[in-house]
Amino acid sequence: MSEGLSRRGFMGATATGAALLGSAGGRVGLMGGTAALTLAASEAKAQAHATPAPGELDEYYGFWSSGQTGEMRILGIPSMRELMRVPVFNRCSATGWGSTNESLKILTQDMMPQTKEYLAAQGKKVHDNGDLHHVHMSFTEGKYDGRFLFMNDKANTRVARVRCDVMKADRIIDIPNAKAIHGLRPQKWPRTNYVFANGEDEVPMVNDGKVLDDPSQYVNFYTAINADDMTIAWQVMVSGNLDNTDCDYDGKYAFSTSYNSEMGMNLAEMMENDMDHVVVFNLKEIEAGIAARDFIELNGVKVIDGRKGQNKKYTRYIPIPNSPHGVNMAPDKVHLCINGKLSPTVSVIDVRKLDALFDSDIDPRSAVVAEPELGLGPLHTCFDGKGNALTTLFLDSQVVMWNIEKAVQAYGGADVDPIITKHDVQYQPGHNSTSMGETLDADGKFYISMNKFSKDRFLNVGPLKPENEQLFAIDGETLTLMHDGPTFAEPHDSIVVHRSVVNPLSVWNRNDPMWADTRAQAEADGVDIDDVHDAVIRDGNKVRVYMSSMAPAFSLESFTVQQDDEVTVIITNLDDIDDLTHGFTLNNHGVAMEVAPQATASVTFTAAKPGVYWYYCQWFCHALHMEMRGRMFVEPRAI
Ligand code: K7E
Ligand code: CUA
Repeated sequence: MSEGLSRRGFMGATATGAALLGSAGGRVGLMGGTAALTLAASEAKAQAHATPAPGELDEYYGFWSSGQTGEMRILGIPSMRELMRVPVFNRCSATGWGSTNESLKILTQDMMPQTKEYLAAQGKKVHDNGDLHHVHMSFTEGKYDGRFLFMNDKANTRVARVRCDVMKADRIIDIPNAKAIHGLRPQKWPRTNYVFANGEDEVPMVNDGKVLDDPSQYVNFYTAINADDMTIAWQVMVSGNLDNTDCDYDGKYAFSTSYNSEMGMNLAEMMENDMDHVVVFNLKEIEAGIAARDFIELNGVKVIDGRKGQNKKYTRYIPIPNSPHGVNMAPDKVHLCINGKLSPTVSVIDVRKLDALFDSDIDPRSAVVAEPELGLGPLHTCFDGKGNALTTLFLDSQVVMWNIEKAVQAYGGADVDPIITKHDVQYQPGHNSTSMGETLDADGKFYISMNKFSKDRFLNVGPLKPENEQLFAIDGETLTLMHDGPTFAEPHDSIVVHRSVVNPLSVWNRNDPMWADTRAQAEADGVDIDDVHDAVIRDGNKVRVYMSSMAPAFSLESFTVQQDDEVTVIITNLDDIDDLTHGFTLNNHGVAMEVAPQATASVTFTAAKPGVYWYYCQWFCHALHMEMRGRMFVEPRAI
C-alpha cells in the first residue's frame, strides 16, 4: 500500500454485504485526514515522465462512458486530457445532437412503435436522457479493429454504434422485450458478428399491464445484435436478472452475471441467497436452435427459452458467490473472472471446461478453477497480458493485483498467495481498465481506476462532487499513481486503445451517408450543395433555406419566411481546412447545430412569431467570427 494507513483498519470485520454497502458512502468520511499526502519522490518522477508535454500527442485513446450523462468521451492516455465529448443518448446544446434532422433520423429510425407512442404522449420525439455504462470497440480475431464502438443505454433500453472514422453515432436501436440494457460486449472471435447485451430488469414476458405484481411470471432477456446491420439476431429468455456480460476468445460462449438469481423485488429478497450465478450461453447451440425453429416470436424477435431447468442445450447456470457483478475474460484465452461484489472472492472459470458442462450433467461448479479471496467488494477485473489480473475493491477503496496461475494453484491446495500487491485508490472504484487489456494485445502499461467518490481530492464545488478517475503506470508488479482526473457524472467504464488502431478523418467526406436524405432533397430542389449556393424553396407552408458557409460568412445575409411556416435551414460548410467548424444558432428558437468542415447539417423549426431574428455562427472560426451572422425576417400572417 502506498499510504501508511490501512483503510481496512477502520472498517473492521463488518459481516454482511448489506451492512457494507449501506455504509459505503459514510465510511470514506473517516478518511479525510489522510488525504494530505505528499507525492513520493518516485511518483513525482514518474509523473513528469508520463504526461506528454503540451503539444505532444498521447500514445493511447481512452474511450469513456459517461453514465447518466449519456455521452461518450474520448480522452488521451496517459495525459488524461479530455479530447472530445460525443453525444449519443443525450441531447447536446453545442452540436445540436437530438435536434438536427440528421441526428433525429439516427435517434428515431430504429425506434419501436411503442417508444414513439410513449414519447408522443409526452409531446416528444426523442428521449432527453440516457445512461451509458459500457463502451467497447469492434474486434477482429481478438483484437480491436478500429471500425466501431458499441454502447448501451440502461435508462431507455437502447444500444448505439459510433463510427470511428468520424466519431459520431450512426445507429441507435431500441431493444425489444428486454428492459434496461446494462452489460454489453462485442463478440471477440472470429470477429464482432454479434454485440451481446444484457437486460437487467425483469418484467412480464408480455408487458401490457395484464400481469403486474406477480414476479413468478417475470422474465429477463439476453440479446444478440447483428453488429454489421444493428438488427436483433436473437434473444434468450433467462432466469434471474442480468448484470454484466463478456465472451470468450473462441466464439463459442458468452457469459452474464446475475446478482438477483432470487428474482427478488426488494433489497432483502435480492440478497437472500449466498450463491447467485453466471449464465453461460452456448452460441452454436443457440444458432442451431434458431435454425431448427425452436423459438417463440415476441415483438418480431426470435426468442429461445434458456431458463433454468428448461432446454439445457442453450444455457448453463454456474453458481457463484454472492451477487456477482463484473465478468471479464482474460487475454490468456482461458480464464474468465467473475467478481463477487458481496463476496470477497473472484471466481475463475476455465472456459476449456465448459464443453463438458453441456455434454453431461456434471456439477456446473466443476468449471471453477480458482476462487481467491481478494478483499471487500470486488467489482471489475482487468489484465496486464502477463498472467496477472487487477481487481477493483469497492469497499476497500483499493485495487488488488493478483496472479491467475497462482490462484489456480492455491485452489488446488498449494500453499501460495496469489495476491501480488494492493494499492489505495481515491475512492470507491467501480470499473477499471488496462491499456489494450480486454484484447489479445494487452500490454500492461497503464491502469485506470474509475472511482465513484472524489471526496477530499479536489476543491469543493458544492454538494455535488466530481468523481475521480486515476491513472497508474504499471511497471511489472508495481503500480504508480500518475494522475487524478475529476470528471462530471460519471466515469463509468473505459477502454484504452493504442492510437495505431484509431484513424479518424479530419474533414468529412462530402458523400457521407449522414446527410444522404438532405442531399436527395437538395437534388430534388435543384440545389447543388457541393458548390457555393443559396436558395429559399417554398413548398406549401414548408420553406427550405439552403446556404453554404465559408469563413467568415454565410452565403445568405438574410432570408424571409411567413409566420407559422415550417422552416428547414440546410447549411453546407465548404471550408475544407482542419478545425474550421462553423455553427448555426438562431436566436430565441432553441436552434443550434454544428457544421464541421465539408459537412451538411439541417434543422427544422416553426417560425411562430413575426419579427427580426439574428442567426449566427457559434463556433469560433475566424477573426471575423462575430460578424458571421444574418437575419431571418418573419412576416406576420395575413389575416
Ligand atoms: Cu460495474 Cu454499469 Cu459496468 Cu457500474 S456496472 S461500476
Ligand atoms: Cu463560422 Cu464562427
